[in-house]
Amino acid sequence: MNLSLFADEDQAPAGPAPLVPGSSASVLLRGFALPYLDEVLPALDTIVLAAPPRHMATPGGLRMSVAMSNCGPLGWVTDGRGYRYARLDPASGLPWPPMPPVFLRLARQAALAAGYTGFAPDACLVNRYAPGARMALHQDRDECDFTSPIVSVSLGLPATFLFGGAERADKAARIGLLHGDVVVWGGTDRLRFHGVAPLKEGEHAVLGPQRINLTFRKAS
Ligand code: MD6
Ligand code: FE
Repeated sequence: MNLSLFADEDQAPAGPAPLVPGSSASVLLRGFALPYLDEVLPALDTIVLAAPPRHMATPGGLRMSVAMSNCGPLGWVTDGRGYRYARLDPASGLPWPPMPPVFLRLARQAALAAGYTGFAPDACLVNRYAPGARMALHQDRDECDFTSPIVSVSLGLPATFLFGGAERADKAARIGLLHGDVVVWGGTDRLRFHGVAPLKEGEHAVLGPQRINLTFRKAS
C-alpha cells in the first residue's frame, strides 16, 4: 500500500540527499527554493536590470558561454588579468546591486538544512545559461574562506551538474538539477571539480529559454 500523501513520489518534498554516495558534505535539496520564488524572481529582475549578465573573458582570452552578473558586497569577475572578487561592476564602475534579504534568507536556510550553521555569504554570482551554454570542470578556489560552504540555486531549464573529485581527471557524477533545486557543498568536498553540461534546448514555463544559477559564497 502506498501511504505517501503524494501520488507520484517524484513530487514529494525531499529532505537533504547526499549529492554522491558516501559523502554528507555535499547535499541536494530538491525544490528547496520553490517557496521563496515569489520573492526571489522579482528581486532577480531588479538585479539583472541594474547589472546585466555579460559574457566575461577567461584569463586565457576565451569568451565564456555563460553570461554572469553578481549581487552583494563582492562580485566574481574574470578578464585577461585573472579570476578575482571585485567590489565594483567593471561594466558600470558602480557597486554590484545589494543582496536582496530574501536571497540571504534562502541561502542561510539551505546551508542550515545541509548542516552548516552561521553561513554569511558576501557574494552571489548570477549565472545565465542559454541553450548550448556550459561550464567546464573547475574548482571554486578564489574565496579567502574555504571553511564556509557554497549554496547553489537552480532556476529555469533543467541542467546536468557534473560533480567530480579532487583531481580534474577524476570521473564526474552527473546529477540532474531542476527549477527550485538547491545544492549545498562544503567541508571535505569544498574543492571538488565540478561543471555543467551543455544546456539542452527548451522553454521553461516561468523563465523561458534559459537557466539561471545563483551561487552564494563567503568570499572574504
Ligand atoms: C552552475 N555552478 O550550477 C555552476 N560551484 O551553474 C557552480 O559552478 C558551482 O553550483 C560551486 C558550488 C556549486 C555550484
Ligand atoms: Fe563552481
